[in-house]
Amino acid sequence: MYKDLDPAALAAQDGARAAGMPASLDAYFMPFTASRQFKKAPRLLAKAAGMHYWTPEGRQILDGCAGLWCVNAGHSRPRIVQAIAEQAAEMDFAPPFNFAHPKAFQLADRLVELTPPGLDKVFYTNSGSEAVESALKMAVAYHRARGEGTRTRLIGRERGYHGVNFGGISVGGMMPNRKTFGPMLVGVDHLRHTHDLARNAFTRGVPEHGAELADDLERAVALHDASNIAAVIVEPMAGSTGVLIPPKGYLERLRAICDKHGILLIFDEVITGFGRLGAPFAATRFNVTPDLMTVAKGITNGAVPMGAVFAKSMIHDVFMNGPEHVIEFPHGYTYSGHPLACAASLGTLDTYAEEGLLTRAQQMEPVLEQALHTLHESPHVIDIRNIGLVGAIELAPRAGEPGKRGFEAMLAAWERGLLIRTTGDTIALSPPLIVESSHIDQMVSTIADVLKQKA
Ligand code: PXG
Repeated sequence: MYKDLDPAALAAQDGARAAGMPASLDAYFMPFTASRQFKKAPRLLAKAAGMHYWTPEGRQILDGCAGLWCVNAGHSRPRIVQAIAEQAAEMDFAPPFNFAHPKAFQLADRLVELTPPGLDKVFYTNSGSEAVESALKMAVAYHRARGEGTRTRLIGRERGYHGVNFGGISVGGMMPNRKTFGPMLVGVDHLRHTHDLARNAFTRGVPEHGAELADDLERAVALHDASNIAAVIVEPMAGSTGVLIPPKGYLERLRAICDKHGILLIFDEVITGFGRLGAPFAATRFNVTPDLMTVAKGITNGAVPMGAVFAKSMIHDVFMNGPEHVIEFPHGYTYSGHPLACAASLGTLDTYAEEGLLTRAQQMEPVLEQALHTLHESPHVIDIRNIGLVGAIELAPRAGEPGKRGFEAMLAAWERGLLIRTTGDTIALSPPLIVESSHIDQMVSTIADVLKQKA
């Protein structure tokens, strides 16, 4: 008899389903999770609307991190839900190689209305990680197509996060994500990170000190020679490694050094894209335009997986030669520009436009800043950082147990009805862009309580 048909097993499954709980937690191999701890005390989410989640038991959880930095317009927004449902009923899939569907073009037009001038071409992927791989490949291929085939080196930055594929972890600078997986891509180097507690702790907004760290790129040029360097990739604001805000003048300086040496500048805006910093992109806010820009997350409000690379026309155009029956850029995914993702993204852009969400973080930035910095005197707090609708509270690590205090703070916040992200001992806040002052007050008072109780 099949296990599924065993009446006792079926009854157990039915009981679990009725309570909204899975019958077993064994088979699921979980991503980026302390999974043995999780499976002892699972944290399940069963429903979401607006600023909140609900657990299967019906407990309400305030979303302090927009899911995972992606649900920028809040959860289950009607236009997005409707767009996905209608598209699923109309056409499930269309092959993206040598064929296409109308929404892929409509969406590309809508997207490039939002990008900084010059970033006029859109290449679709299914995640931020794939967007990063695509951008790195574009950079190398661009130089090769122009007859500069020696430009293959890629420069990343310490404490950078560019997803989890081999290119992304090679240019990235998160130690556990790298050292676990062998030798990486060859020909990669890293700039130093810009996190500087000694000079910048408790800065409100953009830190004063550190623009000179961009000169590390000059050192890389001296070492490798510009004729061997294809691109430098940075997050304009590093999210995953603890909210590292670019020092005043840093991005401008990086741009100038890239221009001087013919190196492409790639901004990874998977987190900063779509309104997180109070402008459509960080590039817009800082008024520094990269040559390639990667996005994901907020492009569909997290509702359907999607990522994209925005490229300057000069990069796209360099491939547009040779016989017309030949594929110009041999790269892409089965699900590039998937109809459900395009529909979700169109619904998302409508929602952002109708509610002014791509600039709302500008108005809310002072509210978050003011509230967050009241935690200055809370136990263990060694830094507070904020920009747009992003905040970070860095805690002193417990002696000999780095990351444990942060992890426990996340668990304690969950018990108190608040979802936060922690990375090491830094708490990150990135609420949906529809957040109101009352939600911010609730987040900050919950964290104050957590820090007091869970010292
Ligand atoms: N680049 C950046 C800058 C990211 O933040 C990726 C690439 C990869 O995207 P995908 O869609 O492949 O996951 C990211 C992802 C966190 C956290 O808590 C951040 C991300 C993912 C998971 C957790 O900081 N960012």
